[in-house]
Amino acid sequence: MPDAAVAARSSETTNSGTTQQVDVAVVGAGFAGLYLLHRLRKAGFSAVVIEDAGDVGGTWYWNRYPGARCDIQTMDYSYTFDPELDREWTWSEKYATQPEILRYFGFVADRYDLRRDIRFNTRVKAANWDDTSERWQLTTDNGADVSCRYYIMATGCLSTPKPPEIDGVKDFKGEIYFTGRWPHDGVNLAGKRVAVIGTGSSGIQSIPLIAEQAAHLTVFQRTASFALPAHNGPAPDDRKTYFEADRAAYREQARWSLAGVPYPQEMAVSWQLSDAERRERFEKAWAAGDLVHILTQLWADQAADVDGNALIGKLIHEKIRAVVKDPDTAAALSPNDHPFGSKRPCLDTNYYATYNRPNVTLVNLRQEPIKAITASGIVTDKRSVDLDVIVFATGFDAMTGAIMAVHPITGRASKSLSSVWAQGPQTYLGLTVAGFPNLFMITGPGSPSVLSNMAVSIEQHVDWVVDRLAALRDAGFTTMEATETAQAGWAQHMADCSMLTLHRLANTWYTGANVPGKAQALMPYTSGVGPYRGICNEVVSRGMLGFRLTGPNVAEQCNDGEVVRLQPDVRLVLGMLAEMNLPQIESLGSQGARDFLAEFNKGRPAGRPVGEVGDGVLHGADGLLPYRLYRPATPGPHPIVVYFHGGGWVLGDEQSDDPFCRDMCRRTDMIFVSVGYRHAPEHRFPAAAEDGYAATRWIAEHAAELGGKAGPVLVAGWSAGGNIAAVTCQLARERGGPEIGGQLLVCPVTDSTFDRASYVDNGTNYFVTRGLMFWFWDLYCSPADRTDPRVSPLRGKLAGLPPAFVTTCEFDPLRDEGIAYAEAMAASGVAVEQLKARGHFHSSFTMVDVVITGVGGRIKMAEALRRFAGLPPEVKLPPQKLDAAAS
Ligand code: N01
Repeated sequence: MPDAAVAARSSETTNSGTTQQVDVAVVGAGFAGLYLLHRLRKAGFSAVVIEDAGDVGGTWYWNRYPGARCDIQTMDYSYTFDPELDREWTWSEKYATQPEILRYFGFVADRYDLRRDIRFNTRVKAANWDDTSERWQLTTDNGADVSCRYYIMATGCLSTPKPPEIDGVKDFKGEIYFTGRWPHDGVNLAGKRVAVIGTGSSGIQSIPLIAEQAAHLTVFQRTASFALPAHNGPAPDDRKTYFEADRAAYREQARWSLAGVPYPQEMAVSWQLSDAERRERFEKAWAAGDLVHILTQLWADQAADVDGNALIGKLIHEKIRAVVKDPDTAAALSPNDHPFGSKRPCLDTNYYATYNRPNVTLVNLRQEPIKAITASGIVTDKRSVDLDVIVFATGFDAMTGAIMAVHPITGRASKSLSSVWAQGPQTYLGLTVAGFPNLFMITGPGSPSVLSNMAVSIEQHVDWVVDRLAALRDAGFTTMEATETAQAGWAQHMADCSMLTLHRLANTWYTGANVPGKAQALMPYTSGVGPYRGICNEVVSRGMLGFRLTGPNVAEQCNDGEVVRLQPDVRLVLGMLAEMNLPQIESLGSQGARDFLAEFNKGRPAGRPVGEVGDGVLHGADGLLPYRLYRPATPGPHPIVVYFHGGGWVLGDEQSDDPFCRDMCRRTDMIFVSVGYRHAPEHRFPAAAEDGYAATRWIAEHAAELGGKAGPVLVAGWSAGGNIAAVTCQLARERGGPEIGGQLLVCPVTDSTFDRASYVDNGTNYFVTRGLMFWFWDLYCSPADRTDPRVSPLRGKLAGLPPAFVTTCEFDPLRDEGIAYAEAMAASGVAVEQLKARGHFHSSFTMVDVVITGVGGRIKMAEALRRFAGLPPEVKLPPQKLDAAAS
């Protein structure tokens, strides 16, 4: 076997005195450690793996409780690095059992002759970085200490069981077991009174089997979990066919997917689907028995929006009620304190039906907390349960536990990792930590890890690390260390990503909430394995961005910086647009560009329902203009916002910003009237400006007919529409009305100066380009007219304008003129608020339900409009709506 030959050549491990000298030391011989060892050998590094257990397998070595099995289809939970290996092993079931998975690791270890470089039954007691030798010095509890250039934690995310934290455990006279440390010889529970504490994945897998053996089983549940029937059996035909058709393509798709399993991105949003359509999708997912399917394939907003998510919770509650006969038990088993998917859902076999057995009792700890464990059993607020056996299925000190708590790791300047992470894990890419050179973590906190198919994430990390080590060696570098700037940037990016999903709304092991006293932070990366892989690749292609590299005979290299400065969803949108290879809009001619925009808009998610949408005509400056009115669902009359769409005075119409108008109508509880003003080049300057003013006047005069409140109207607009809104305010002040109560300017055009920094910095890569803006200007306005305040309001008189809210986006060519306008108005005594949206681009706020991170900004804009109208700023969404991003 060629790999074995490579191994024999490369593994030049030596023992110097009592210290074993290697290039690389790895902790853990599970999924990650085994592949690492194989890759390191192939790359010519000497390596040792240190493993606490007596054999390979990692988490699968320890978790031998009844019912333990994979809950990602095992076809997907496999090594993919070697197509021969992939073909040589066939899983017997859709979800393999723990013994079969352990056999697989044994097979892999044998195939690549891995065990000879693994020191079993050995723990690292301490790891210290030595600045002088530039090596890690490890002390172990069994045999020689180790000195290594690189130290890699392949310790797994869920490998350190958390202590029971319940008073009196030591007093219990019966047997105690932990699911995460189950005895290798099994446990005989026949005829015994057994308790299981904990109803996460381990509890839910083991409870049905324990119930079959025990005389009586009492389940102590603190938080109900969502569980989906596994429908285990042979691998399903549709997935198998897809896989067998082209294994390489299947694996590659998995690598670039969101969760590490190849499923398409679902596009339909929940409110576009009828009840019947939603139910049909749900039933299909329920029957599929596949967590990734139900977590990603129902509707596009299921993981990002609490309303879309709550629909799933209700459907699952129905399923629980249909199985569990006792209504109180069914209610207790129905999760109601967290969105579906925000806490790890479980895959079960007969879990809910188990509660219909006469020998099973559920104790709801929310109603009767455990007071203590005594010599004879468990005492709650309401009862005392006598027991022979207590099984703790209480989970793990996840993600950081095995890295931080198992042994002290001391980096530069004698700083310990536990002190650096006291307020939560800080990493760059979830792979490295500033101040800890040459230390790597496989699937560490800050990487997709547990929110993905671990197999895919592990292979990606291992490949990235080993490729980097080889590249360092080839270039003569001996240390690699993340910079503080890069690490802080990653923390910001992680925080931005966390706004895209609902994970932050639940107290779970993802956030550290399951361990008393542990710092709380959402630890896994939430934007998916594909985008994450792209970022890791980008770090490399940008010259090891954010890393300092040193070596004895080469000049230090450090390209410092943050790898992602865009909001995560903006990055995705821009990436998708780039992949679509769209034509330059300005090359299409005005009609071609309009047709293109209309076609493009067909692909966006439908806007959300509002009370009423109606079309009409109003009087513009030179004839009738169409308008579209959005009315809230609440009883009127409502204040009116006159809205001007974007499109560079050339594109768009009264319907083209439909999702934005709907969203703002809902969030403000106000009428939005979107005006179809005339466009260039057919109608050049000042047609749009004069129409804007005339339309506002007409709407103000007809407010009552439109169902609006008497009094001032408000104006709002995006882009060129922001320009028209700003100009309208100036014209209304000069021409004696109408009275305008406030102006919302979103990324407005305010001036015809094109040399501001944002025009230069953001002129090419962020969809709205400098070239496009020049084209718009040329079509609308001749150079001689460009200083007219009716197109360059920044050049007008600003005192006495209505209060303003000005939104600008960091990566927008128009950013600086928007800021300049806001500052100039403020200097003239106008009340101005600014939102400078970090990481956003020109279309961030109008791409509703696509750029999810725009929600927070729209909430602020809605609050400002409400203040302008004299209303309390709190946004009144329909009563059932608990908007996630608002919190
Ligand atoms: O642990 P958990 P797990 N008093 O933390 C309860 C993976 N996995 O071992 O939620 C009373 O999910 C706790 O209650 P609460 C999978 O990723 C995979 O089950 O903190 N109760 C909870 O109900 C999974 O998510 C497979 O209120 C206490 C339970 O114990 C992860 O491992 C199989 C308590 C712990 O649930 C962890 O799963 C198994 C206390 N003091 C696991 N402390 C596969 O199939 C905790 N609880 C691949």
